[in-house]
Amino acid sequence: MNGMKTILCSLAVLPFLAGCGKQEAAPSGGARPGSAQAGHAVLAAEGEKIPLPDGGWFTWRFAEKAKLGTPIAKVQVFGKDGAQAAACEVIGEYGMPSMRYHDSGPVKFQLNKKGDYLLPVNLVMPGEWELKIKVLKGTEKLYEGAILFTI
Ligand SMILES: [Cu+2]
Repeated sequence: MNGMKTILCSLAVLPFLAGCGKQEAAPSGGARPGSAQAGHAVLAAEGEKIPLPDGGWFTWRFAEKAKLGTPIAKVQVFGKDGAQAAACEVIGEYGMPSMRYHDSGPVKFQLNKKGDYLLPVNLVMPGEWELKIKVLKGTEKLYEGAILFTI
């Protein structure tokens, strides 16, 4: 959907992993072949359940179709009981793989009253963009994955 495709994360994001001593287990649902090589998973498509190691899961989607401007990326986290959970921290990072000067750096998703995590994604030009999402609980990284999409 939305012309999305998935690839491995580019080398340019690897410094982000520095200091992470352990390799996470790849989620069984969302990982694609070869994704482990990059040290983290390929983010599943919009709306798909992405398993978390505690038995819960999360989903992500753009609130409206991603296009030039500032679409809002929304992450919803659920516990293993299926209830929406708000105890995590969700970090986004986005940019154009071909033009690294657009890179946002790590930006925190803001939790709203409904328990959704929201991040405005500033898409300043047409082309291929990468969105990376990281889910933390305290200092523990539960998940990290990235996806490419074209606007
Ligand atoms: Cu650009």
